[in-house]
Amino acid sequence: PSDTSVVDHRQYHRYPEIVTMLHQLASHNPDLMEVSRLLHRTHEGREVTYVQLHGNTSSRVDGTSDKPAVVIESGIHAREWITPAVQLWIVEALLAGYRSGDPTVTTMLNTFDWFIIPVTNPDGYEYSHAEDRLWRKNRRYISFECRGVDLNRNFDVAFNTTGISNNCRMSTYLGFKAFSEPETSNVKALVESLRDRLVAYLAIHSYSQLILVPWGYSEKPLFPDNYEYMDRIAELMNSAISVRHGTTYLKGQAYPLLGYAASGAGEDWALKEVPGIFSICMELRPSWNDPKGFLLPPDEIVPSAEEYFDSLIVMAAELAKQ
Ligand code: ING
Ligand code: ZN
Repeated sequence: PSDTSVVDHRQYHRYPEIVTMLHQLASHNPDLMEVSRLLHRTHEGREVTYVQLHGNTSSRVDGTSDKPAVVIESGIHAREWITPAVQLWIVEALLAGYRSGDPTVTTMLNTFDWFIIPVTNPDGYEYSHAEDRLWRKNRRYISFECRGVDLNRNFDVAFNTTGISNNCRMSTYLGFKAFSEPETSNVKALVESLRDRLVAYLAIHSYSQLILVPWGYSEKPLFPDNYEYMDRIAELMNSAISVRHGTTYLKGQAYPLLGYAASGAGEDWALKEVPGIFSICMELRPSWNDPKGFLLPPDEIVPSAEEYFDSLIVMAAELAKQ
């Protein structure tokens, strides 16, 4: 059994459908893919599903792996629907490429263990489908008139310093302490379990067509020790993105590119936690000045995913040289 086309990529899917499709893909490809759940349930009781992809050669006799690991955190913001959608596409592309003997994909899966969280914030994602299309946060109950913590302000890095709101009505409300939320604690637990072998952390957002390189929390130029390493790979990713459909991304730090810095973001925290890794935030389609914004038409899922996948190919090639 090796069916690799389960997902209809012409539409955005609800969270239960996404989970079902991932389980189908895994059951058809048990040698390459596992579906598991992260440690904590969400406020509304949902399990947070993640995917492991790997070549069918395990690196230890007991079946566990010591291969370098790549973590992809996606769908942390509810309304950024394109981000789970492209993860579904790349999961299928990796499975199909491996099955067909594509040498690039085979190397990607044989060299790295891939950990993909397509919908890090399923409560928010479902709320953005059912009630409020532009909802961003999770669905924590705070008070009668207040719901939701901005999960990308809740990681423990420069917590409560820049680009945050202390008002729970606002879309960038940071929460009452770092890792107060089950969704961010989930990411923390996964990263910590992989600490000894983590080589890359990708936080996938939309929109603006950017690759953001840490530190994103600082309004002044402030560069991590491995900035040049990350910047070089980010530049190669941008070049790869532009080849297929001519889409232009920009690369750099958040403050100069977006006009704001923000503390408590996933990619900054991962780099602080595991120094030296390749850690970035990608802002997918559309461009910053496109009125479509978060409402990216579903016919752009496939082209967005194709160019994103091309960027992962060059990233993996560079990481493998380390
Ligand atoms: N953008 C990110 C945000 O959380 C970001 C961009 C990340 C800015 C890290 C600064 C630091 O605001 C989206 N789309 O959420
Ligand atoms: Zn976002």
